[in-house]
Amino acid sequence: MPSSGSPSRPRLLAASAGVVAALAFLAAAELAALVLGGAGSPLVAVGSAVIDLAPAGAKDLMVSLFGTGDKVALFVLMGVLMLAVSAGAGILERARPPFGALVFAAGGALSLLAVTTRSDSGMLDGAPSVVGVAAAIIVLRLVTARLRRWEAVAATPTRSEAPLPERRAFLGWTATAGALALVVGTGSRLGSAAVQRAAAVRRAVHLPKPVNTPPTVPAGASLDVAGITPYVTPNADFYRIDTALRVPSIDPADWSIRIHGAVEHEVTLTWDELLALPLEEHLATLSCVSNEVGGDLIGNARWLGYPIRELLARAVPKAGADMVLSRSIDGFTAGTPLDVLQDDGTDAMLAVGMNGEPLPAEHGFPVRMVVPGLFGYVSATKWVTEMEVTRFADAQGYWTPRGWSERGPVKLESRIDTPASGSSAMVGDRVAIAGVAWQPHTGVKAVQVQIGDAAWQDAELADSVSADTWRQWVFRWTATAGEHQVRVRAVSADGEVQTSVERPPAPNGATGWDTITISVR
Ligand SMILES: Nc1nc2c(c(=O)[nH]1)N[C@H]1C(S)=C(S)[C@@H](COP(=O)(O)O)O[C@H]1N2
Ligand SMILES: [Mo]
Repeated sequence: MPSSGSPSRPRLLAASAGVVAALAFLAAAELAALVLGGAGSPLVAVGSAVIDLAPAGAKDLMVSLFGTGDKVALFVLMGVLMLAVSAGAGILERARPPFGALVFAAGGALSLLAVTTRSDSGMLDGAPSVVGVAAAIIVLRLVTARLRRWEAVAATPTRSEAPLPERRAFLGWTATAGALALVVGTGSRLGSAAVQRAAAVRRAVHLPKPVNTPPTVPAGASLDVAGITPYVTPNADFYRIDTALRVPSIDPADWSIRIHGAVEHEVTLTWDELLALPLEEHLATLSCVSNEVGGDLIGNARWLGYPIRELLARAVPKAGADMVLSRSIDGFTAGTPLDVLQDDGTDAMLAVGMNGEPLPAEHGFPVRMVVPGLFGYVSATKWVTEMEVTRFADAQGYWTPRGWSERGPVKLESRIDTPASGSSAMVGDRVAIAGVAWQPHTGVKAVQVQIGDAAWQDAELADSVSADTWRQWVFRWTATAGEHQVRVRAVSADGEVQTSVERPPAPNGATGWDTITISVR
């Protein structure tokens, strides 16, 4: 006979442990799906699989029973089924561990199958199912273990009459896990649904053609060297730097930009108004102030957009203004010199397109700024919704009070892409030492390479496409015996030679020569 204070309905409690584990599965999976940009939600995939697999008769029945609510009904049905199975798994886990956990593993395998066999599934789509099963099994085992401990202690004859701490432990764990799963799961589901809707909106965007002759990239801009950075960076490979924990998702229909502050006329522009303007396409290399010497926080793209100088001309900045504080929907700000944005010779743009596509969400969809010659942190505001004309004396961009310079012109730099540092070669090998060099808006006129202590030698340069973009270079070297240090430096179109002085990225950009070692035997 169980003594008083023992769980009166242990099977019901075990069942609730199973249900809480199922909630943990859904919550963890949805959170993982959200982190992965909305990919691989088991809820969506399993639901879709059921729809695809259901016989026509069942579908007709659902539609005739529930009409346009058929999908909601399907989810409710799936929920009830899942509730029953997970309750059963909880009971099984109490009686015959680890068979309850195995039921969850089997459910996870089904979910994995549903997710990865969808036609649009990608590499990481299986991850939410795996994460979900792991969370479910951990919760199931933790909670069931506490239930068993409670039962064991309650069964000992010597215990006192006071409420059992084991009872509190079980109920506490169950309630906490359940509540946490509900909150995390609901939040994540709402979030990933929003992400997916935003992706669909982006796919539906049709960008106009540029009114200028779009830049063509001549064959001579790209050297035939294995391992060299391509002249144009594909969107998927473009570095991403921002403070956004979650990529803002903006429906262009709701987007507008306001140019205000020290202006004669406040200007507001909607998405449709922006797209109706004569847009231009320009190539520009964008880089991050945090880029180390030899680092890869830099990319080059074709940007489609509208010149910011035209918008400022409409707004008419007042005398004394010298800065434009652009603001993102997420609160990030950048302070850009007004004269740079007004300059006829600088293609500062309110960009909507990147390499022939709408901006990817993580690169600022629907609209961002791009200003050739300035580091991103003072110019390249993504998800931009506001431009305030002001003064450096009155306002600061996001990074300035955090120890970065108020102004951020890009520095003259060069990088060795190939060979990798520490690689080896045989005496007499022809080694292509190659990479890219840049000083956007100024341009690069020479690149030089130094092997060990030998004299600097000119590298071969790819054709220059524009001063706003980087330039490939190669030095074809016949390897000589020894352990060699190889350095590169660039010479700007202005005749400046890249400095050897080594500086860290803070406060306004790293300097120094990229150096590798090659051992030749
Ligand atoms: N909204 C927003 N825009 C931003 C940032 C940010 O944190 N938030 N970071 C800036 C920085 S520091 C850089 S280097 C560039 C990077 O742009 P990318 O991610 O498209 O390469 O975006 C700029 N624009
Ligand atoms: Mo940056």
